[in-house]
Amino acid sequence: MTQNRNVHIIGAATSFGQPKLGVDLGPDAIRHAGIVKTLSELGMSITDRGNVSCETDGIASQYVNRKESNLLNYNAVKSFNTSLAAEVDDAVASGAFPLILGGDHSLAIGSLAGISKHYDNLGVIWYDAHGDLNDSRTSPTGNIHGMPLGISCGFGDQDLVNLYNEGQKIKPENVVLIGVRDLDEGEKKYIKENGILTFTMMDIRVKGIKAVVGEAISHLSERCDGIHLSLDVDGLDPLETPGTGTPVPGGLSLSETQLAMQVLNVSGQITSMDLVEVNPLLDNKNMTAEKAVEIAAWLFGKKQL
Ligand code: Z70
Ligand code: MN
Ligand code: MN
Ligand code: MN
Repeated sequence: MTQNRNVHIIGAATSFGQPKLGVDLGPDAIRHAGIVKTLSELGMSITDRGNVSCETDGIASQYVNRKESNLLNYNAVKSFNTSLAAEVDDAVASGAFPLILGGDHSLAIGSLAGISKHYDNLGVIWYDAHGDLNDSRTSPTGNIHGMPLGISCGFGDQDLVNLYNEGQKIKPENVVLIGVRDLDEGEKKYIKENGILTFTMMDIRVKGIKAVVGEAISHLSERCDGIHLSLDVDGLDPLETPGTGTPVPGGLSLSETQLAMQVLNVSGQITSMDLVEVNPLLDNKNMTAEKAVEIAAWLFGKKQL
């Protein structure tokens, strides 16, 4: 497989999955950092489909009202992701590589719902400090950005599981976690019970990122007909990407991430991507959005020489 050069950028300007202001400005911060120009110069054909619009009536009050359910902003997350799924579905149906800019990671509920329709066995590489495998019972926060991977695997609130089309979107055996270092107890249990291939930061320190990404690709390419990369910028160390809501020390460096993206580029196996959790209000001179553009550039074939 060679990588699809027809890229559709989709802005997922949502902050409903977590409590901090500003992550909904992430897509525009990444645009300001030059995503279209950078990828165009690498020979990609870019269409920016703008930001997904959705009905936001009454959302502020839901944050309080739904608290007893431990699924904060439930209606807003559901409605936003239904709109996003349709937009992503349309991009894939047109033959494009969807590049979804976030926005908090709850957007992966919608992106995976739209993309998975087009595959029998979609693989997912989840590059993140977190597992995002909670449900309303295991979540310590009620923030839905800590749940999208679990929901996509069919775990948790059934209306979210069945969003856009019925049933599980991703099989747990088609998931690989890379960079995790902050897992809640319920997430650890879910990973063990479902045998999810997981590379913690310690595994990466021992094996090296090149070998880890190589193992991820060989695990997925033998069983999957497409691979989605869901990259949370908090997978990187907060020294590299400070503009994010839940920084966790001890993360991947920028050059490890560069190498990871280059291995993925050479594999030619990545068919879609989320680039999420960029919050310009928590950032330093938009450096996190600039790093996000760099990361995408390496995935799309940027070379050092
Ligand atoms: C925690 C929770 C999370 C992203 C933080 C944090 C989850 N496990 N996800 N940042 N992207 O609240 O469930
Ligand atoms: Mn995440
Ligand atoms: Mn995270
Ligand atoms: Mn935690």
